[in-house]
Amino acid sequence: MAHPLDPAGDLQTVLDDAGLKNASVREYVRHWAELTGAQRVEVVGAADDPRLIEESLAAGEIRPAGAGRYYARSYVKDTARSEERTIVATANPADAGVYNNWHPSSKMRPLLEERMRGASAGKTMYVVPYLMAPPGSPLEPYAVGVELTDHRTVALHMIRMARCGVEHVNDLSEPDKFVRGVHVTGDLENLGQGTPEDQRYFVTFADERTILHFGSSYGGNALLGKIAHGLRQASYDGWASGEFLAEQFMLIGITDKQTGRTWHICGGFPSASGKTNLAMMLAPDSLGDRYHVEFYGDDIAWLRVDPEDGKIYAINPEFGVFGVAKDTNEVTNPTALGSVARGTGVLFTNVAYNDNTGDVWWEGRTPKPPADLAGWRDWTGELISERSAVDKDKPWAHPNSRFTTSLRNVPNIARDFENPKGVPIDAIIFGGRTRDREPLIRAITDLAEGVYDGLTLGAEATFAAEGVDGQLRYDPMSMRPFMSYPEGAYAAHWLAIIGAATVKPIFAHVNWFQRDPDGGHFLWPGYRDNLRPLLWLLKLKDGEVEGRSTPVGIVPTEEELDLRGVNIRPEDLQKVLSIDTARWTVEMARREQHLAKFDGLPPEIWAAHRRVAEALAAEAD
Ligand code: OXD
Ligand code: MN
Repeated sequence: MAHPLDPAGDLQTVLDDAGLKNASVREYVRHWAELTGAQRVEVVGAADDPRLIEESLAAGEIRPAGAGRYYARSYVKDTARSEERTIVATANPADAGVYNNWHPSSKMRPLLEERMRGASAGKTMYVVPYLMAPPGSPLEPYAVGVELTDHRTVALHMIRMARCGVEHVNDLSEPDKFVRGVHVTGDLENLGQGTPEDQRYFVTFADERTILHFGSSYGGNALLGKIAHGLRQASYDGWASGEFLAEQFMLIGITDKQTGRTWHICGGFPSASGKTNLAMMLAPDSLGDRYHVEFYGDDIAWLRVDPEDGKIYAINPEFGVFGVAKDTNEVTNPTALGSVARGTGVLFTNVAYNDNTGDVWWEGRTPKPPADLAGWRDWTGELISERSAVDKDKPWAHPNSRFTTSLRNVPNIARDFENPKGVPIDAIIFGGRTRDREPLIRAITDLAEGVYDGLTLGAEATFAAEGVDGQLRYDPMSMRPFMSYPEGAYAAHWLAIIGAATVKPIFAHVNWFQRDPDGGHFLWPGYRDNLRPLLWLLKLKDGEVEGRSTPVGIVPTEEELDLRGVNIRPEDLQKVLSIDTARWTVEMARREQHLAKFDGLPPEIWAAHRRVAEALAAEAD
């Protein structure tokens, strides 16, 4: 239970009662409780979820959305991650990269402390000890953290997204080794979001393993275990220790039921490129008797070499899914719908909500919004029935509205998702939404070319600029918003980690989004059929098919793809399996400019770039 902090300070009793024994954690809590001026401190873990839910319902912070489902709205100007306000700070200027928005910690620390001082007055500070790994993982030493948050809904999200409880910090062999994450919401209505007076700061002090986020209670900014620790801090730790990679990757398993063999694939996709749908994919009906796809994770993977067998192993450090609701439906992602069913404890954020029925809706949930408008409010809380003529076609849900649910709720969660060792990786794939040039799949067997492919990953911008001249927004390995150290060192670290594996994964680039240049229709059906090119890749790795060599990798022949039950026009199939050399040549010049921005890129990466460019030039001759 929470205790008020009387002026004499009863904090020690609160921590004693909660069974929080780690003296370093206790001292950290004391420091920040004092600095933020929180009125009360409460230590929470997974077991507190039912009580926190009841309290949040009673306070009107969340609403019931059917049995065991909940709904919250965030402040209207606080609905997405803010990349411009996100900073990596360290003591060493050499840590500055192109994308990590580096600032010296000596400058950032006082700015954050100034904003956080006294900013939790009158509020409860929730202490959330957590673990970003399956318990017992060899990477556990990097996975321990304690988030302090002055927002109860954030604590509820953390409980869904990470393994939470004092047991994760009490018996550390190095009691001081945990990530310190402080989240202070601030006065959301007076922070100047998006203006020159913006007060928000989201800073990872990577060399101090401290994360200070001020000015948002939206998940991407406020769930510090997930993005700030799971990606920014962990990738820095993985580099500094030389032990592992932390990437914004999905992770799946594919089992051949006939042979009992299972493969694992992980990979990075820039936003709006179908990563969550792929991660939660089921086998298409026509292949369902033979193959089973299992879900491990949709957003983060940590990769290391196992010293015993020399293979790359991956874990999903998360415990839940923080998924985008928009366009999730029975066709695009039935397993996501299963994972937010009644009784799952799911928390919806910023979707549309019906006051009378507790139903929720988002664009793409059904082809048309509910016909009976009674009780429906949009994500801002306005009644749909009272919208003015000007507003009547505005979306009901925010495009970045979310569902937060635990991994256990995902119907096809892998049986061994808690295996501390993780799973051995057979293939690493990259894929960005691109309307031309990128074939359905091209496999890459050379390590440097695989890493080069990840570094030149990009997707077409999704909003106004969609498809302009096929220009990509480059997003190396889909880590652009989460980069914590310089890109040259990042590439070298990739070469070192994967290079140390004696059994190497195969790489591939995939694209489900190629369109017909005239009519604009998608050439490949996508969704569940995406399993087919992945099965081809695994066969290629196992030497069962050969594919066709091209300057940019190996592509399947039509005969090698299992297309039973697929509805695709022969000319479309031919197109998605061919290489447009002229278009690729244009892209190579852009890649050169993109890579030139990165200091200290390993020579192997430039050599890979030149090999591909020369092979394309030879083809064009
Ligand atoms: C993201 C997320 O912003 O996973 O990438 O929420
Ligand atoms: Mn993500």
